[in-house]
Amino acid sequence: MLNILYLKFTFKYLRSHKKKQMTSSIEKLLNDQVKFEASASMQYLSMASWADVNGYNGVAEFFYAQSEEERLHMTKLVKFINERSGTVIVPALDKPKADFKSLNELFETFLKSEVFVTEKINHVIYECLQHKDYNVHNFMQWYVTEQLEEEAVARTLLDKLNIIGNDKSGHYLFDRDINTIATEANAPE
Ligand code: OFO
Repeated sequence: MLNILYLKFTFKYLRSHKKKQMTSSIEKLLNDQVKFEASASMQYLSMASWADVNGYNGVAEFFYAQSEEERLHMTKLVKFINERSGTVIVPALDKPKADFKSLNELFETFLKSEVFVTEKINHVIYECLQHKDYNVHNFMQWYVTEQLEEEAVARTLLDKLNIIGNDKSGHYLFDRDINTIATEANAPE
């Protein structure tokens, strides 16, 4: 009995004295990033659903998968903050945009979202260097690479749509081939 009490006390003590390994400003930025990744996930889910009901099944599958990816990016951050003894704040999210005039607007929203996330990641990287937090800096490199790829995919898909214009058969082929176009945009030169 005494042993159990001792263990309980030690556990409580360790929990309340666990060492903060990040500055609070870096911790806040990582939590903000959790929110940006979660928002991107919800935005892409909304876009997938729009594509689904408008007959673009290929585009819908593409955005369902993107939504899952962003969710993984969010979870990766949550786990990292916990590993570094930070405090995760699971955020409330704004309602994502749900109505789009066209495929073009859908992919403009995609590119805008990726550019926004890239800017935020660059800001985290900048702050890590200011605070000499090379551990978080190192962790964030994975996100830098990911953003490079996702921005390239978003730009390529939007370029294709701009070439297609209002041509309905072009939209049909785009919807059919979207995953091939995306994979090619991602392939190393
Ligand atoms: Fe999270 O990768 Fe793009 O946004």
